[in-house]
Amino acid sequence: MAHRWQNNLVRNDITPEAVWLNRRAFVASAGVVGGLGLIGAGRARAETLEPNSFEDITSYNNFYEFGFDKGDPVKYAGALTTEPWRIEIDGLVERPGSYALDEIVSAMTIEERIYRFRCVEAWSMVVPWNGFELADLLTWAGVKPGAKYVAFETLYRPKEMPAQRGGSIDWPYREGLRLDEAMHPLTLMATGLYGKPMPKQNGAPIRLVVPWKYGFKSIKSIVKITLTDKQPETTWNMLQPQEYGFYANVNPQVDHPRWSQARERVIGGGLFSAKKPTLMFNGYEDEVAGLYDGMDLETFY
Ligand SMILES: Nc1nc2c(c(=O)[nH]1)N[C@H]1C(S)=C(S)[C@@H](COP(=O)(O)O)O[C@H]1N2
Ligand SMILES: [Mo]
Repeated sequence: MAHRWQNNLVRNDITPEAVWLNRRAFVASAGVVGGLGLIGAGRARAETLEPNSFEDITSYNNFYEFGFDKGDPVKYAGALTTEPWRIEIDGLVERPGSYALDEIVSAMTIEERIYRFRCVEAWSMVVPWNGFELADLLTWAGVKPGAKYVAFETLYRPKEMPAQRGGSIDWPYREGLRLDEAMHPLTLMATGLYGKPMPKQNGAPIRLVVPWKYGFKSIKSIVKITLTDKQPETTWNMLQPQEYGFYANVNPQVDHPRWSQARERVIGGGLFSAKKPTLMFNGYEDEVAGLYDGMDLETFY
């Protein structure tokens, strides 16, 4: 349904991983062509995004439940039990409940989205995700009038997530979106990448992906989704509110207090490769800027 949002996300079929190109994803991408003429009209940007390798994406991770080093998640997340998996949906919804992941996924349409991914630490990748639109899930659950935000929680299971046994983070990891951000067609619930089930270090079995926001908004291994009328508390904002805001929209003009956000290091680009300029809203300005009309993006960082 929202294939038009892939308009600047052109698949690169020459990568070795091209075998993951399944028929459904192909049909989805074919749908892009029709929409491109309309949406792309008057737009100069036409960019081919070359996904990072499966190896890059699955070995350089932030998943603090398993430790703070980029290599910790791949080392320790293997212990995570992801079956069975349930997601509790509660708050201002018509059909609250605890749902088996299979029940949710079988009601959704899985498609492929090749998105830029920009961490607040000023590195980036391009990831070919598989998943469904969060909007479809929220519509399925039935959003009640009065809901203004969506809150998410990661699994809390210290037996399997060693860093949850201590440290400064108030577990579980929490994130949130404004309802209109959550309903935006770019906002994805990802169940896999490169056509494979989501690797544990990347947030198995299901995670959020919000491509125009810093990576920490894209919460992993989700067990709870709450519709609420209040802006929810979020993990990094609770830890360091002057450094990490609720919005966390990628913005090369608003620096982190301790480093510039103007440029980013592309993972896999080699040790001496130049940093590339960071794009406003991570390159999704045409699609999402309207969500923030009239908002001062320095105040609401
Ligand atoms: N539960 C949970 N979700 C999380 C994190 C985390 O530590 N715990 N790290 C975030 C950060 S800072 C980033 S950059 C991305 C990293 O996703 P990736 O490892 O798939 O690249 O996950 C985000 N989601
Ligand atoms: Mo991050």
